Amino acid sequence: MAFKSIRLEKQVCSKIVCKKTVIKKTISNRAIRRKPVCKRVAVKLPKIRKSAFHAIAGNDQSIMDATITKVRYQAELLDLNNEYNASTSTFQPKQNGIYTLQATILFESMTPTAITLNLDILINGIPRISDQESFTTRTGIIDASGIVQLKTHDHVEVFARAIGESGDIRSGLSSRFEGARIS
Ligand SMILES: [Ca+2]
Repeated sequence: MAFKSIRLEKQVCSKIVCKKTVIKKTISNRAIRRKPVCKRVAVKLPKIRKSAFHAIAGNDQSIMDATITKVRYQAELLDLNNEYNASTSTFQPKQNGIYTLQATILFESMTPTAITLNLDILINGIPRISDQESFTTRTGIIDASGIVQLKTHDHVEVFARAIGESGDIRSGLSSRFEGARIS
């Protein structure tokens, strides 16, 4: 079988993911064409939406001595999946998963009295992440952080208690409540 002509042509697919050279040969008046080597690459977007929130105390808040008080973080700075309710200072995830959570308050007492401060992150009313600090200066910062498993619509809130004297949670960046889904 004699070769009458050999003709090479190059074709490049437009998709970056499938750039390949296609060789077309003509042998003995009969065209032999290779099938296109391009394949559609199906990219599946993750069904899980990103989840992260960040809020700070927008106003000073008084805490009475030895009284468990819900901490208010009214100023919402981030809420990717619309899961944080600033009016109730409550985070309610829309997805099951593993979350990292952190709560912080800047506390200021009336006088330089010995204060023991408790800070708890509660899930459905049960303390799950806690910290305790003692200080004798008028101001102190306490933070409670950890990783927990949450279910859809769990209620995540922050409570504080000062033992020794009444005082105020100061507004601003030092009093914040934040979290994100990590898995
Ligand atoms: Ca929100």
